[in-house]
Amino acid sequence: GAHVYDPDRPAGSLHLRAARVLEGNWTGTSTVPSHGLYPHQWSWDSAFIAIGLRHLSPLRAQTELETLLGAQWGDGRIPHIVFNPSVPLDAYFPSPDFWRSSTAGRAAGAPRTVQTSGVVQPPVHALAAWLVHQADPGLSRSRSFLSRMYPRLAAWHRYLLHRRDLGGGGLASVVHPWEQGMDNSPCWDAPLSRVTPAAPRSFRRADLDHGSAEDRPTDLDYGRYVRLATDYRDGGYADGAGEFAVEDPAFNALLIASEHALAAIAQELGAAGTARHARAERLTAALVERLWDPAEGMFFCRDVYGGDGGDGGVSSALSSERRSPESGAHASERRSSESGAHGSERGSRSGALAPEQCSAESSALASERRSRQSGAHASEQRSRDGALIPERSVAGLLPLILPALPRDIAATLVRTAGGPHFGLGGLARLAPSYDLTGHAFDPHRYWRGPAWFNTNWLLERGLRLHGEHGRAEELRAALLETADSSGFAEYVDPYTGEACGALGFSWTAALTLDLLH
Ligand code: 9YW
Repeated sequence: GAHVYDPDRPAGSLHLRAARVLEGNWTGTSTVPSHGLYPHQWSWDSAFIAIGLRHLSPLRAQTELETLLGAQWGDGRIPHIVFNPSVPLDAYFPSPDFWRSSTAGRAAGAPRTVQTSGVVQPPVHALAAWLVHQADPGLSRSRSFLSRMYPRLAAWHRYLLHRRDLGGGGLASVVHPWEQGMDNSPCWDAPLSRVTPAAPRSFRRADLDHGSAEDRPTDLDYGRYVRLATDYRDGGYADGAGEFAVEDPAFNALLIASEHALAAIAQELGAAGTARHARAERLTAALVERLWDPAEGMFFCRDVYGGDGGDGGVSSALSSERRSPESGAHASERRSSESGAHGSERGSRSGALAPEQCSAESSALASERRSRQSGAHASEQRSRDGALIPERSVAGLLPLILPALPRDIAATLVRTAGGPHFGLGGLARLAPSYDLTGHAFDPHRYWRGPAWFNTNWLLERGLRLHGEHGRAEELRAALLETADSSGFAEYVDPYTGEACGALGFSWTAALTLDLLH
């Protein structure tokens, strides 16, 4: 397209090649992560893609997010996949006939016409919408981009903070490994080990037609993914009934960063963003309280239904023999303190939005109140402590993107990122997805070691936010170089930068563009 041509950039430049990847993966209304392996629209991919696309075409970037949010469910969830009806059913598993969103998801308000999955992905969307707006405020205002997005983004956050507060401490839980986005992270091994896998013959994987088996999750992993997703579907996608619930530091950090962005959006629309900023700060405190481990100097996942409930830290589990996951299957419970991080949200909202948002806001808040009164909120059930999961994932460094993170915690995270487990600026080119010294580390297997561009892009932002400009610059240079030499790979060997997974991967190209600007 004409928008890609820029006379100031030499032909064949990294910028141009990144733009070509996005051009090739554009379908007309959204961008596929990669044509072979992932031929539909993915939720957090689209958010990262929009962040890069805004530099090429702010209109396409807005459209990317509008298409995704157009498939939002009535209960506020944004599905992790929006299916392209022109792609054959067997091109990707699980396909629409597995999720059955328009029938099984009816009670949860799934759209009737578009087919989607029923699980979610990390909430990067409000952050993306705000960055997209900033790339061309004039176009954004002329299309009422933010005023159309705002009520949907607000409903999305409401869904996560209320329906998904399964631990009762104010944070959102993921109910499936696919939701956190790092599908086969070693963090899920213990909580997944309690799940009975679906029979191997009951489903057929499509990913192995495109990716090499050594780089992908195992069949046993897939059996458990299928079991959890089937049970969720068969329960009408109602929350709180499943076997798997994990509070993840990256998922929640992205939610909090997006809540800050939503505050900025509200301000741009003429409302006071103060209540949302305050909520983001309370959530930051809840994140530290529930997931920070001072002895290890990083954040960990909390297995809401795991452990003995008395876990104050993970050091002993990391250093001594690994705890058998079955040993702690019964979480002890305590009464909810009712002091969840969102406790005062209702009374402190501003009504200063434009009329159309005002009515959307107040009806949403009214329905929120109704479901509170009927006791439908997970957070009003008994609170569960669970236990921290003793696996070091890059997810545990990503709260570095939070502006309200206490200074000493930010400084400690920077040290941990540069230490032996993540090797940033030393041993590793880019931060690995998982502990370089960990028992499950594998430099090529998906989220069990390889370095990914989205997580490193987030770290780069976090370093910059906390004044670590030298380290941020070093990481930026390594990202650009590796994106280029790997052909915009989906993920790379963290030591060598060798390409793994799909090439011409959209978020790799998009985030490259963002770093070039
Ligand atoms: C799969 C699309 C998605 C990403 C996820 C990644 C992978 C789907 O691909 O999941 O088939 O495993 O783990 O984060 O959104 O790029």
